[in-house]
Amino acid sequence: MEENQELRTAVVTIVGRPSAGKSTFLNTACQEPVSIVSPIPQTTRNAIKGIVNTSLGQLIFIDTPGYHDSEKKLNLRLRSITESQLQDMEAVLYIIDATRDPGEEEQHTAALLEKLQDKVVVAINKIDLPAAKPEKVRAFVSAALPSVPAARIFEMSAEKDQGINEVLRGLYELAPVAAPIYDEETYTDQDLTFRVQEVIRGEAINRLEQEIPHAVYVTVADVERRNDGKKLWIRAFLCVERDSQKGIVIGKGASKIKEIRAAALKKLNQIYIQKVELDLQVKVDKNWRQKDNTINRLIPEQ
Ligand SMILES: Nc1nc2c(ncn2[C@@H]2O[C@H](COP(=O)(O)OP(=O)(O)OP(=O)(O)O)[C@@H](O)[C@H]2O)c(=O)[nH]1
Ligand SMILES: [Mg+2]
Repeated sequence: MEENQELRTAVVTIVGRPSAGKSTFLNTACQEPVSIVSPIPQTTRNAIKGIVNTSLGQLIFIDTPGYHDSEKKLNLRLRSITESQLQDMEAVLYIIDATRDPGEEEQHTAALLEKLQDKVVVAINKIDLPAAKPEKVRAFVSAALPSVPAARIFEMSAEKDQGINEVLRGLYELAPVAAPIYDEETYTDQDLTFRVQEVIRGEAINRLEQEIPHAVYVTVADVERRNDGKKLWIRAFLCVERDSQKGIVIGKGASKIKEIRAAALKKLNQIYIQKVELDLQVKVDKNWRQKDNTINRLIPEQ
């Protein structure tokens, strides 16, 4: 079709510090809950694909773990996931939280993009908050990434859906003319097991405090399709690092785990057409963040 000839398609890697709002942006842009969001830094642990279709074409976003200065085993893996997603893409969306002073960690994040400046679009996020100082961020960007033109720096509120279309248009400018890769109904490529694990983890970490969210992972042990495929029966484990954390996650009279299970079920039933049933248990995987085999299983090197 002739009108399709000018469609643009690009893979766009989203980078930024923890909690900058990368996953929130992805969900708002896709209008689907593709990637889990929480106030806790280092929520995202994998490269997560979310696909946006507009009349201009298709943008295939890759959400990444927040770039964080820490030499711990898990953090090193998370950093390597982000770095590997900068190898092969047409554009980078660099999201910066306008409410935080751009310190050393922001410098290190920007340094990742130094050689990619011709592909970078900057989105200054959280401008809905009174504490936002977009001018400070602009000054930081012009010093750290001087080749990024002002026309490719945007202000937005990913949460309040403000300024998103302008960011998308900026990204399409960098996208080559090419046919879409995914059909229009596809908004993510996550398989069932991964997505279920993420949904449960998202509901858990938003209901837990202090160190515990960082110590949680979820693993799906079984999925059975029942009632001629109308029902999905899922058995999953919510894993923590210590016995004391297990007690907290279960809660008094199992109240906490029941709450997490109910919230996860609600979300899963919104995502899948099948009726979901969930058996969720808590397990201890002692000090898993120090274990190569657990990290390799959860966050395979790319
Ligand atoms: N007020 C406001 N809050 C936002 C906005 N965008 C994100 N947030 C909040 O910021 C927090 C972090 O958002 P995420 O989307 O999880 O951030 P992230 O960059 O994906 O974080 P990591 O996965 O940890 O790297 C959450 O509490 C969001 O609700 C925004 O535009 N305005
Ligand atoms: Mg995230």
